[in-house]
Amino acid sequence: MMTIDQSYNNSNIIIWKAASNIALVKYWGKKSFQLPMNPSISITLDQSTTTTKMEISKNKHLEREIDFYFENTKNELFAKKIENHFKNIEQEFPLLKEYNYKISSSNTFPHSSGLASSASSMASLNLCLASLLLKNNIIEENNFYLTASRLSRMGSGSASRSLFPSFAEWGIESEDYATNIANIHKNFSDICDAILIVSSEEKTVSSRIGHSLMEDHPFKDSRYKNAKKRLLNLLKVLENGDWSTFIDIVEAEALELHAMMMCSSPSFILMKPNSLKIIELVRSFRADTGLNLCFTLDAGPNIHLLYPLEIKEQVIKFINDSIDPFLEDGFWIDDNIGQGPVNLS
Ligand code: 2P0
Repeated sequence: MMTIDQSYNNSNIIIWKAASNIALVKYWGKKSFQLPMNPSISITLDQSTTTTKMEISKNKHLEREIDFYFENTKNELFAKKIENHFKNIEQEFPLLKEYNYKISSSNTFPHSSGLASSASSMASLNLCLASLLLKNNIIEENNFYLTASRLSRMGSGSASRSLFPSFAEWGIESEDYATNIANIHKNFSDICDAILIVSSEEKTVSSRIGHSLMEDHPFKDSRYKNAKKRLLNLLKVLENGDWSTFIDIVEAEALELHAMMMCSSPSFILMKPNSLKIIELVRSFRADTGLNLCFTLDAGPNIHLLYPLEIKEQVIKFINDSIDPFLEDGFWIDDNIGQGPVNLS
């Protein structure tokens, strides 16, 4: 359960843990400042998390300072990104300029796993900032998560969805922030995600560039039309528990995302030969066994294998027997649907 613990009220330390999320209907293409061209839906994960600790002190020199440590080491590159983010949100919340910040962040998943951490790191950072705003009565408690989601979105679009338990949508109720999806059928309530690491190398094209290449994309109209149609169908499926249609929608979205990349100008390919090999194996395993499992991909080569908890034993056997040779050092992450952020202050 998410609770807003006020126990840090007299303290200058705020700590939040937030998990990454995997999109089922993908956000790919932006308009204006960090707004999505189409609505998206994701599952909040449980095990792949970032914890951010923010130590604040009153700033006496009117020159706000940010020290940023990632896994106990000072990181100037991240500090610069955070500095930019602060500049964007201080226009709306000038109070933030009145403090100095020592921010320390760490991930549960290995930094070099090839998993994007922008969603969990931006969500946990902005939860700390929202706590500071709440403590100073700048925002109200009933707007806490929506504000944290909106601030996270300004840092990284997909992060807006990491603020909620279970399933989240961004772009239906509002393009400014994400919200929780209620009424999830029990067939999806214990969904698991085996994150199969095909490559941990840094991506050749960043998501920021990928989004921008949608602006003049030859298939952009049909892409946004398809995404909206799939999103409406997926909302129905999440209510009625139909795994078969879920599989069709989720796999079509993953492949269309990567098709957009391949048809961008310039074109780029983020899948690797082993990503395709695993996709083939998943489809033939499903045809042979009749089990409900499917793949999706983020903007990278790694495969997220989604399945209900009741078939976990068969899925682990399938990974060990068939998929293992196509993984980098046999590495995969055993994750599942999560309960949303936790205040550790
Ligand atoms: C998503 N992705 O919906 C899609 C699917 C990757 C593939 O959102 O520029 O890191 O920080 O807003 O959120 C990755 O892009 O991009 C992404 P920014 P972000 O999860």
